[in-house]
Amino acid sequence: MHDIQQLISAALDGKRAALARLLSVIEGADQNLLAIESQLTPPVGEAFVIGITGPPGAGKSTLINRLVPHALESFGQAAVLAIDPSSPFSQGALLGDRVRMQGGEFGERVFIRSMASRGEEGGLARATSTAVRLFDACKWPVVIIETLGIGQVELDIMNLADTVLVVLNPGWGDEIQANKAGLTEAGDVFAINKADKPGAAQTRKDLLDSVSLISSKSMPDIMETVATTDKGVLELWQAITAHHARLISSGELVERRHNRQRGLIRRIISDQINRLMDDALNTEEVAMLLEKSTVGEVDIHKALHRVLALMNR
Ligand SMILES: Nc1nc2c(ncn2[C@@H]2O[C@H](COP(=O)(O)OP(=O)(O)OP(=O)(O)O)[C@@H](O)[C@H]2O)c(=O)[nH]1
Ligand SMILES: [Mg+2]
Repeated sequence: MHDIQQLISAALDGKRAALARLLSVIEGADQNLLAIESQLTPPVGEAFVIGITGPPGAGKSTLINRLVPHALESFGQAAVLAIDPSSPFSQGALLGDRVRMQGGEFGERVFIRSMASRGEEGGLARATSTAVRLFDACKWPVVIIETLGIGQVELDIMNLADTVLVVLNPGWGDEIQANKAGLTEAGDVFAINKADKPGAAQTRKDLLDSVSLISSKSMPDIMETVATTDKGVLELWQAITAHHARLISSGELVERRHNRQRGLIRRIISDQINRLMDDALNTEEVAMLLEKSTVGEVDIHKALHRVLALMNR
């Protein structure tokens, strides 16, 4: 605990090593999250959080490498978090370029980190949320989060972002397993990357069809990019910052962040309630009551009330 306090003040002072260390703490045990979160209040809320998601291999990392120089030009500094739900070390293009971007060309202006969590369900989304708040408190003006767009955890992570960029490829409309509805719903801006391959126009049509099924959704920008050659990347960056500007001028940014805080509190509390409930269900006393209720010796409500009483202790 004392350690965490010291690390946080060093990180807030701009010490990168302390920030890196805290991210490892966040990645580890869930109980550290609250200790860190409680010292990051009040939330600063100034960082522009960009979420980048999409199917495996769509070119998310390659695009991020191309977007970072624009982010630096607009904001001076940029942090990148690659979230990998399954393994502690994310592979792919990002890590290869990370050395080049971090130490070299951009020096201290870029902070790149991959993060995974071995914690319980929902733990990764919560850890990511804490990491984002930490970057924000340490005055990183932009945080770019990369994650796969295949499941609920990933969509939870995208919920942390102000602007979500969904990266697709030509042929997306033909794929069955691509979580189309989820990705369509999540995206504020879309990139049809690998536009050097045939089928981008058809994918745009498929995407427009998909968007039109969601009545609450306004028409997003759909950009075409070739991340490997930088084609369309500047225009994509402009679409991302334009979305951010619209969020600010319409007041929606505040609303999104409010909902996000609410969601975070819900998640923390429901995790705690579940833990308390499981502890109560696992007591010998309740096990005995359940056994008796199965053979009709006691009413099931008796077990229920006992569980509630144990949870309230
Ligand atoms: N032809 C072509 N290839 C591309 C383009 N963008 C990326 N690639 C290639 O696609 C492959 C996957 O790119 P990544 O950037 O690693 O994709 P990703 O979405 O980050 O992949 P995961 O993180 O593993 O899901 C790499 O070999 C890239 O060089 C593009 O616009 N055109
Ligand atoms: Mg990647």
